[in-house]
Amino acid sequence: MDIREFCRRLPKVELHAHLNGSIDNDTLYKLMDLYKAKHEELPLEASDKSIYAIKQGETRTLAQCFDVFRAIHALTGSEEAISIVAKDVVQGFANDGVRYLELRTTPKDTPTSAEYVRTVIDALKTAQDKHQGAIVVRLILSIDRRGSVEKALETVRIAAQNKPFVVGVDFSGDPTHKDARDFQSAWDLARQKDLKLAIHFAEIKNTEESLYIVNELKADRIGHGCFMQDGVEDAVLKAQIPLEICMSSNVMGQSVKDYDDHHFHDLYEKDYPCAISTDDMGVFSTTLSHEYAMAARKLDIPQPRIWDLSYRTIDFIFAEVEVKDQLREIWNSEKVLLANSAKTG
Ligand code: 6MZ
Repeated sequence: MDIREFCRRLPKVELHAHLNGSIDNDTLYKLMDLYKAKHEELPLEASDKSIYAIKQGETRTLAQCFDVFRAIHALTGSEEAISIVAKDVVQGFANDGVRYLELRTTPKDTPTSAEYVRTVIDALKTAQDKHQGAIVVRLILSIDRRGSVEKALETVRIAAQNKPFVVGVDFSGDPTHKDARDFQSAWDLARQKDLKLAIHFAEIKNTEESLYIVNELKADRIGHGCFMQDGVEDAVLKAQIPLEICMSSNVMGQSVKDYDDHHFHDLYEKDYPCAISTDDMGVFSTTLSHEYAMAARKLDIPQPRIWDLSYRTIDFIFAEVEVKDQLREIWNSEKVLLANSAKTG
C-alpha cells in the first residue's frame, strides 16, 4: 500500500492543534458568510483572502503566520461562529482518521473567557457524540504569552473548573514576546490544580527560557524545539519530555530551513519520545496523515515503524488512564486489519 494511503488509514493521536489554526477553507467561507449576514462588509483584517491557508511549498515568516490568526479571529467573534469552528474542526480530524484529539484554544472575551470556553466545550462534546466513540476529544486552554499574568491566572482557573474535559494548559502565541518565566504564578496554580503543562518551546532561539521550561518548570510536553543549541538539546535528551513535532509548521513558518533539515531526523534516530502533530492544519494546508506520510518519506521510515510512532503517542496523552487503555485496544484491533490490507493492496 502506498504510504499516503497507509497513513490515512492509520489510527492517529493529535496532540498539538490550535483550534482557530485548524479551520479549513470551507469553514472559513462559512464564517465569512455568517459575518457578512450580520455586518455586510468583512472586517478589514479578514478582507484580503490571499493571506489565508499557506499552500504546501510556500513559506512565510512567523510574523506573517500570526497575521493569519488575526484575520481568523476577526471572523470568530460570535458564539455561533465559535460553535461552527469547534464542530467543523472535530469533523476534519475525524475524517482524517484521528481517534484521539487534544485541541487547544486561547480564551477570548466572547462575551467572557469563561463563556467562550463553555461554548467551545459544548460544541466539542456535541461533535464527539456525533461520532459515537470514533474520536475522543479533550481540551487544553492556551495562555497567550503576549497577555497579562492576571489573564493567565484566569485561564488556569477556568481550566480547573472545566476538568476533566480540560486536561491542561498551554503556553503559546508570538514567541518574540515575553518569557515563560514571567508566568511563574500561573504555572504554580496549574500544578496546584493538577493540570498538565504543554509548553511551546524553542520555536525561536531563546536558550534561557528553554532551559527553564525543561529543567525548572519540567513541562509535561513541549512543542516545536527548533532551536536546541547551547546545552538545550542535552537537557531535553536527559529529561525525555515528550516533544510535539510540527514539521510543516516549522518549515512553512521558516523556523526550520526545509524538511530534510528538520530536527525530527535526529530525534527519531535517538528514539526520543515524539508526537507528530499538525499545529495549524488550516493555516499550513496540511493534515495529520500528511505529516506522518511526509515524515515516512523524508526519514525513510518503514510502515511498521510508522505504526509504532502512532501507537507510542498514546503514552503522551493527558486524558485519564482509562482513555489510554481504550485507545490501545483500538490500535491493537486495527493493527491486524491494516497489516492485512497493506499486504493485499
Ligand atoms: C505559537 C501559535 C502557533 O488559540 O485562537 N498559535 N503560537 N506558535 C505557533 N506556531 C505557528 N500557532 C498558533 O488559535 C490560534 C492561536 O494559537 C496560537 C496563537 O496564539 C494563535 O493566535 P486559538 O484557538
